[in-house]
Amino acid sequence: MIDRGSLIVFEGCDRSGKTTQCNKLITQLEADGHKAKYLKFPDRTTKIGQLINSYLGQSCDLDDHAIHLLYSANRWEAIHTMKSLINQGTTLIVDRYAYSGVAYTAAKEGFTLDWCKQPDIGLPQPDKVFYLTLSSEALSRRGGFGDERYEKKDIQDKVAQNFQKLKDGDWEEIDADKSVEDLHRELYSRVKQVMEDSKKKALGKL
Ligand code: DGP
Ligand code: NA
Ligand code: NA
Repeated sequence: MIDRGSLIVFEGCDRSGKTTQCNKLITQLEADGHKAKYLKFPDRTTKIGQLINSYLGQSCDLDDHAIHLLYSANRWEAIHTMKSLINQGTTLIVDRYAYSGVAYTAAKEGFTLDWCKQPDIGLPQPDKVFYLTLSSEALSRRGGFGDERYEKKDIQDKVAQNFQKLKDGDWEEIDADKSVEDLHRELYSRVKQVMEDSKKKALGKL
């Protein structure tokens, strides 16, 4: 029997460097002979993802509950691919997951964390969540946010507070205020450890 792959999630506010780091991890894992695949949520390539993309680009408006469920549906539509890759020994490096779903929607008026968590219950549980953080000073040194919905300081502050509330024993918080190479080296050794540790454990559920 082949060892299963790991499910490793990266979370953090916009501009924390998640995407760059995820891609560098994939390159390095593959160079070292591991099977690894990058997944990104929202996955804007599916039909549901295209709706999310128009919402984020502000070209369409949707009720806050409706968009929340679409983000979740966008994760559910990937579940079969995710499970079969993991079972075949591929480690998934996932750029945002259900925690972003909760942290971003709960940043809006009138949404509880508990309500926000419900639609993602039953999705595969990550073996590890790496939460990349940046102080507001470090964040502002990285230059402005883009023009998408949510890319504003007050929203990002609330999102960061929500991530802190979601953090549990399977999370590692990592200060991302370092060079791309230094952060990569740190993450790579931690990812290898997670891959080793999760081999013998069954994949859990949210
Ligand atoms: P990204 O492509 O990683 O920049 O994500 C797009 C934006 O959508 C970003 O501001 C974070 C936000 N986001 C990601 N996942 C979810 C989700 O499940 N729900 C909500 N409300 N927002 C999300
Ligand atoms: Na973004
Ligand atoms: Na996302």
